[in-house]
Amino acid sequence: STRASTILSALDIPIAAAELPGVYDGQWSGSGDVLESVCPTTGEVLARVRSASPHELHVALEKSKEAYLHLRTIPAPKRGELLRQIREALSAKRDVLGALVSLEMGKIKTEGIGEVQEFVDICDYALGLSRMMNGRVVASERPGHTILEVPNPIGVVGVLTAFNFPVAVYGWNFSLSLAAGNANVWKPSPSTPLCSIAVTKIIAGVLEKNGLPGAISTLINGGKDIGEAIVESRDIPLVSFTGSEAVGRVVGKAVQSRFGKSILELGGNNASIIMPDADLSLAVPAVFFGAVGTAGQRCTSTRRLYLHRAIAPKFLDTLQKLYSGVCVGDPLVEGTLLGPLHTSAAVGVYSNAVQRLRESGADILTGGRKYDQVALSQGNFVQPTITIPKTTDPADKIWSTETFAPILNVCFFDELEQAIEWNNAVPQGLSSSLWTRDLRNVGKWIGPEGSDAGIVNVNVGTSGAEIGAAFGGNKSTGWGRESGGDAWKQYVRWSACTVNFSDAAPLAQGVDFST
Ligand code: UN1
Repeated sequence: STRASTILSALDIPIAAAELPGVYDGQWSGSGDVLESVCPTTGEVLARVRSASPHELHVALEKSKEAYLHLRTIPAPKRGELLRQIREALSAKRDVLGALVSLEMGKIKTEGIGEVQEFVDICDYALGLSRMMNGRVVASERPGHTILEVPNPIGVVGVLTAFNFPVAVYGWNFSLSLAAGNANVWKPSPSTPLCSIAVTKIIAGVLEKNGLPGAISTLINGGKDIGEAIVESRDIPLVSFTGSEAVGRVVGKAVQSRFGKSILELGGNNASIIMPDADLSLAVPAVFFGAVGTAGQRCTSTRRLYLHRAIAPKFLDTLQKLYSGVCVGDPLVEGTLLGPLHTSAAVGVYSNAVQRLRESGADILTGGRKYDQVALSQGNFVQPTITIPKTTDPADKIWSTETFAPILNVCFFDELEQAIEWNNAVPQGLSSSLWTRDLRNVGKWIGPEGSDAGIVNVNVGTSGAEIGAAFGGNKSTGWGRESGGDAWKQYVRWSACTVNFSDAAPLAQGVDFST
């Protein structure tokens, strides 16, 4: 379409080419299997992208290792200067790159742009960090000795990203990792190759301008085999993986079995709890955004809603009004709030989940079907759905599994303790949200008897975290953190260095080994 051509040419992606090279290690290549980028709104094939052949993969990994050897000699604040330039380059293309996210992934424009903004923000953060990645000086028990804790780069970092944040997830990892002095190998989701090419072009432009090896930010498009090769490579000491619990379990074990380190950002099954004293004029729209925003395709999307019985009817009534007025359609059109699911397979997952709910006697308050308007028939559009399942048992599949679609399951409680118990009773532990004005509830919620998720919000929805805080979860969501907080500490190797400045060499603990 002309719209796709306009977006792609503004991002320097050659549209006339029959097949685009999907591998970059300083040079563009790609002679492996073909990946198709399919527009989730229209079903149109946007591009065909060549993934890496086994040889290209090998070469790219070798070049990444070399790039690391060079990068580690560059002082951290100079690496920060690179991040500043990348930030500027991304920011100059922010809106059109955001539009590409909408085109290829399907999220609405403001969210596509917001995702690029997250990359810009984390570049700022990592630029600051490049002058603040401090170690410590520890008091030694021995005279004339001192102990330093020194952060050094770790090597080549593998970043395996998901379709739902096809730009930002790489950003969160790459920027911290680059500040720390590592080369990076990015394997994006096979269904969003264009976003990965556009981002890599922007980064590569900055690296080339600075006379630095492109393999500091290597791109390797590909499928399962490429992912496995990265996960199993002993040349990659740290693997950051975002995706499903099922794949994450395999990735975590494989990396562990070679004693590598991993960051796993897996499933979320996030709940909002609404207390009777909550400000409903804020809580209802927040739940609406959490459950319907991004068509329910954020790891942080709200999937479970626990309503205090006293406000439940009023809450549901207002929420249903928002659902019925939702503007569905082309994500690039101003005013659209609900775009398509990313793939037609996801529509099947949605339909099966609704079917299961129906069969189990759930009350479907709204939604539950594909949209049947002609205008939407080419895309993966499904109705956002609110249900009241018959069972409140958190062990039941309805409550315990993450369905990556806009389905919100609701149940009612009388005591906060009950809601917290349900909140914590699922395998996942990414995000959670409590709505109340009562300080006592807040204290309980954020304390030892409170939410066991990695993100524990108060009067803020489950999704839409800022980059300043550490992002990640507990339990089957995986381990490790991205973005802010202490996340950078995972991208370095820590050395404890005991230095003796004295003329004697005493042993610790007073051990006497004299002859
Ligand atoms: C994800 O869905 O993988 O907090 C990440 C949020 C976003 C990140 C979501 N900043 O919703």
